[in-house]
Amino acid sequence: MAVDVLLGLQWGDEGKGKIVDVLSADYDLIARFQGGPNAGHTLEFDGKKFVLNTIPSGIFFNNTQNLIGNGVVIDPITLKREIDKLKDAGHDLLAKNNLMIAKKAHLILPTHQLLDAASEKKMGEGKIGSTLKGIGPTYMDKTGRNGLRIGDILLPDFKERYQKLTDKHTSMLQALYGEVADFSEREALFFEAVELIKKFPLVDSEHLVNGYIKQGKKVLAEGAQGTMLDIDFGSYPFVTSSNTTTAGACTGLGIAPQQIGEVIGIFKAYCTRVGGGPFPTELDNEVGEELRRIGHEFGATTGRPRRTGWIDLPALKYAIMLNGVTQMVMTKADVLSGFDKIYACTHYNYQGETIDYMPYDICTIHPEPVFKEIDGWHEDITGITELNQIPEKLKNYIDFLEQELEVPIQYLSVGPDRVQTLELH
Ligand code: 2SA
Ligand code: GDP
Ligand code: MG
Repeated sequence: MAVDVLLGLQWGDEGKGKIVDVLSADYDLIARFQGGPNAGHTLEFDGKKFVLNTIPSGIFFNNTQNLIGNGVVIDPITLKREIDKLKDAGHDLLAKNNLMIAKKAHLILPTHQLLDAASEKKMGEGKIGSTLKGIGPTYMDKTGRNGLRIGDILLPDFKERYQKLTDKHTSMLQALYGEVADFSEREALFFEAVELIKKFPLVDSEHLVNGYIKQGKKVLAEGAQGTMLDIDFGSYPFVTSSNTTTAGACTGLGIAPQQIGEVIGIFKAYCTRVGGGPFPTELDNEVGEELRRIGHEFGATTGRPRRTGWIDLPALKYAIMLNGVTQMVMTKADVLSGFDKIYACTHYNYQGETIDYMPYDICTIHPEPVFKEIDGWHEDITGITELNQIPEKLKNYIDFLEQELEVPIQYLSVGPDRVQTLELH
């Protein structure tokens, strides 16, 4: 029995939330394994739209359990807001009893967010462009062995532990940046949210997930951000602070590598990135603007405009290799409808050579993309439900990508709604 993994192959926002929701009915457990409230996973169905930050995207199915795994960093304030919003929309998670939280998941404190903001401010022009959710400082405390975990909220001395870490942060802020913004309001919200979290099952998630595996139940691990934002293999230092790749599912849930089954890699028919850092195929022009407008490319969490560009095959090949992708999903093909020509980067010109891989130093030496021109399609595909309705030119694009990437595209997404999804094979 195996755990399937679903993750992003680009710089995030490939449509993971939508596809997890589409697949959820087939799984017993959906488990987030890394990242935190920096993520924005959008789901649309029955004319409603939800953006989930910390909560797994299987939450809308009655027979599917959801787990926030140990590899995730949790901001109680955001989590409470998500839970409250869902309750207002008629999805009371406490009543449904379909959300569990790993005791070993780390806590984002109000001062982690202050540290994130101060660090970005200090970097000025060269800043990472983080979501300012406190992700980096929280993972730093985790690896620095200072962090507080969800399980700690049950301890009698939690408040003292909280105070100790907060004091450390405020003295760091004072020493490094000369100021500490007032966070008393957030602190009150933090402790209020902690009380709500205590009402959910706080679990030893590694035992829980392995128990599911043993019982032959189906588990889907839900990734956040994307492969090119992986702390080890992404465009460092313009990355997030966790392993967004398949390996992250092993450490972020406590499962052995041989338990990994299908690896479902999601990519957009073009490419986006939000935040700073290299983006070889970026279109900093009207075409890019057009992609942003038609694709509604704005951060699901922060509302920031996303940078847009053509599909980048060397980057995708790298992501497929790192993750062991066995099947793919292409989303947002509908956004390309109406372009006479579309382009796919097949190689880079880099320091006088033609290469087809991501070079080490893409942050300082810009790889020049080499594009293949492809005929576009003009048909509106947002309403298609049958394979024979796929325009010939889009079929050619799919065939070309499958040949180049050597992995089948199992699903084609033609709009944000759950029903706008076709199985190709
Ligand atoms: P952080 O906050 O420390 O993880 O930021 C580090 C980099 O990782 C990027 N990052 C993201 N990229 C795409 N989507 C993300 N989620 C939101 C969304 C983003 C938003 O769904 O749209 O709303 O702006 C996400 N989260 C982190 C980030 O931009 C930095 O480049
Ligand atoms: P995630 O972080 O990977 O879950 O993706 P986001 O939710 O941040 O961003 C993807 C955006 O594209 C969301 O607004 C989705 O509703 C939307 N979306 C997903 N699939 C499609 C699609 O096939 N076509 C269109 N037009 N929008 C899509
Ligand atoms: Mg997103």
